[in-house]
Parts: sequence; structure tokens; C-alpha cells
Amino acid sequence: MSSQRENPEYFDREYLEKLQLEKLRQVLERVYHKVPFYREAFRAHKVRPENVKSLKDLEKFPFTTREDLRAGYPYGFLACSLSPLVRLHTSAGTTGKPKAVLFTQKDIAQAAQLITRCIRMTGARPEDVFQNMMSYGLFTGGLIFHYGAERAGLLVIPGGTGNTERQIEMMHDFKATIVHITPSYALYLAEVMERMGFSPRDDFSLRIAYLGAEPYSQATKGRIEEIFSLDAYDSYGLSEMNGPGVAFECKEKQGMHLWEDNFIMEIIDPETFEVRRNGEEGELVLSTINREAMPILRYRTGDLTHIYPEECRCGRVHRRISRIKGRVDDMFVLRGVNIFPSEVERVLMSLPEVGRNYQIVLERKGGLDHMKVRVEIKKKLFRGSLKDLKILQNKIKTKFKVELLVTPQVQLVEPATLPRTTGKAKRLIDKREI
Ligand code: DLL
Repeated sequence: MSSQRENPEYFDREYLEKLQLEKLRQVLERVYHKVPFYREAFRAHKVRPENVKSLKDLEKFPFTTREDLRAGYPYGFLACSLSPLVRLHTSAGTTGKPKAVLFTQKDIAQAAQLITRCIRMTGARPEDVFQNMMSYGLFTGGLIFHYGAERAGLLVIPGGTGNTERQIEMMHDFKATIVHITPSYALYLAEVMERMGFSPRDDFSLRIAYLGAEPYSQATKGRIEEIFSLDAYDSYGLSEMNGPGVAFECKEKQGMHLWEDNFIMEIIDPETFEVRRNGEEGELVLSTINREAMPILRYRTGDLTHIYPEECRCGRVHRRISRIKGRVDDMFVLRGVNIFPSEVERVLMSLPEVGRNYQIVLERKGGLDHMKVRVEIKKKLFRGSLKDLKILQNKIKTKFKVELLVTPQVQLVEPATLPRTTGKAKRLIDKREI
């Protein structure tokens, strides 16, 4: 038992939950005394830190939302003074103020330790050469991951995003074995490699890819593994919770272990806010129990997933969450049918004729909503006959009708013609008036 307690990945459940409860109580006390937002919210909900006798009691406490964090910009959620702070990161906000996250030295060390845990779990070794192709700067995917990889003793190439040809040369020359990249950038990377005359499969030393920061389908993951001939692992996180390193796939690849010694997770019904149990799908809610500068309680991530109730074959105690289906607010409704962009991707990427990129355009004509899917197809097909293209177009339409109950207009386009991004992809264009 004592050796089990030394490695947090293999704690026994009972011990882990005891630890969670102890840390939770400490956090509640701290935020109650140090963060006016929480003090007021607790009072409004008539709850006090000392009311917490079991983990279930957390359910009586209020949620924290993205709007709360934005309203607290810049220092509203701080539970310490400015002097121990060493880092600021923000989450990519589309409009208005970003969500700012502040770190002490201890917070950075803790976040790095989680990354080290994640990458060791996938078999990364000190002799690996790791190219980090996530944006450095305010985005957490660059620096937070960088620190964890260095801590694990890997040789880190802080490539960042963009400058893709130069990055490919370095990846080739330094024989990078592991890459950290968004799935959409990975597909673009392959295109540029091919344009430069390289074979992504044969001319590089890559053996592992960490893919995350945006929703993507299992089919896309499979394609990336195939194109580069490597092993891909799903990596989940969000700036509000340190960035990457919240949940990560192990070698079993049956969901992502969410590090419960750092975060308490709940799944709620996004409409009624009731806690869902037994592996039902819902919105992921996270509370930090190991953060110094900015503890956050019951944060509504907006991400849809479910918990696998059964233990993982790898023996780690931390429960797993399923691939993120999408964000609650990414869902669009088309003539009464609820659709997630990730479902559109799943349908498209399961067809071998479909190329590497697509775009969803929503329009309103004559009071009716229409969905247009612009799909890049493989080069050799584009050179084929018009009849073949028509057949493919109908095949895609039928698949949508059967699987998603909608019939979009399908526009086939040439490979590499739709817009590319080196960071997170933006594939949904909603032109409907609200
Ligand atoms: O994307 C942190 C990160 C960096 C995660 C590198 C993984 C790798 P944000 O910019 O705050 O932080 O965006 C967080 O991205 O709430 C999800 O909606 C989405 N997301 C992140 N990872 C995944 C994933 C970083 N593996 C938001 N699958 C989250 C699906 C993901 N969606």
C-alpha cells in the first residue's frame, strides 16, 4: 500500500477520494477568505466551506462560468498577492476580454509535472526529440507543454506555429520523434511536406503525435496515424485549468485519464445543471484542488463528454473521459435537428474519397435554413469523370441523411483550396441572421 501511495497514478480509489476531500476543503476555505467573488457566491447559495463532509457536498456549491471569469478580468479571481505570480496565460477569446489565468512558480511546476506524467504514459523517453508545434505566447499549448517535456528530459524544439517549411526541415534534420500539434495543422503539415517532395511516412522519424486543443473525430486521428505512420494520443485541456495536461490517453487508448488528484470532475445536464452519473453524457465541470494563484470551483467547461465508469486496463486509478464531442455552444440546430460539427467531420472523414479539409456553411434562404458542406476530395478523383463526381456527391448526401438526418448541399472542391490554419481550425461559417 505504501508504494501505491507514492505514485499518484496508481493510488487506490479510497485514498484518492480521501485526498480529494481534504484538498477540496482547503480550497473552499481559501477562496472563501481570499476571493470576494466566491465569498459572495457562497453566501448567496447559503453554503460554507465547513459544510463539506463528503465529496458529494460539492454539488451544493455554485458553478463558475466563463462569463464570471471574464467579469473577473484581470485580477478578480486571484487568491494571492501579485508578488508570487510568475506567469499569465489567456484563453483564445473571439470577442471581448479574454479569460486570464495567473500562475505562481508552484502552479507552473505542478502543470509541468502533469504534462510529464502524460507524456511518460505514452512511452516518451529522454532520448526522444520533441517538436512543439503549438503557438507559444499567451496560448498554453506552447509554454505549458514545453516545460513538462523539458522536465521529462526530452530534447525540445520550440517550433510554435507557422513557418511550416522551416519547421519541416528541422523536423527532418533533427529527426524529431514526437510532435505536439492541433489535428488540423497536422493535416496541413502533411500537405506541405508532400509539396516539398517529402513523404510524411518515410522521410521522417516521427513515432508519436499528441493531438488536441480542438474537437476532431476518431476517423481524423486514424488518418493522421496513417499519413505519418505514427501513434497518436488525444490530449485535452483548457486554459482555465492550466491548459494541456488535464486529461490524456494512455496506451490503451480507450478514453483520456483525467488527473483526479488535481481536478475534481462532474458531468452535468447542460440545461437543468443536475449532476449526471453512471457514464451519461453531459457537460464537464471541473474544480481545481491543487492550484495556488487561481483556484476555480465547479467550472462549466462547455465541453461534452462522458465518464467511463469501469477501470482502465492500464491500472491507473484516474477515471477516463471520452473523446470530446464538441462544445455545448458549438451545436447548431438545422430545421430542428441538433448537429455538432464533430459529427459532420466524422461522417466526412469516414469516406476514403474525402480529402483533408472541409467547411460547413449555414445560410437562410426564404425563411429556411440550409447547410452547405464544401469538401476537398482526393486529387486522383478530381481528375476523374464528371459522372464519378456526381456519384460521390450523392454518396456523401446519403450518408448525411442516414447518419445525421439532414441532407446538405454538397460542393466538391479541389485539394488544398479551402482555408488552412496553423492553430485551431474554424470550419463552421454561420451566415444565418439571429
Ligand atoms: O486548447 C489547451 C490545450 C492545448 C489543450 C494543447 C490540448 C493541447 P483553450 O484555448 O482554452 O486551451 O481551449 C480549450 O479547446 O474547452 C475544448 O473545447 C477544446 N479542446 C481542447 N483539447 C481538446 C481535445 C487549450 N483533445 C478548449 N478534443 C476546450 C476536443 C478539445 N476539444
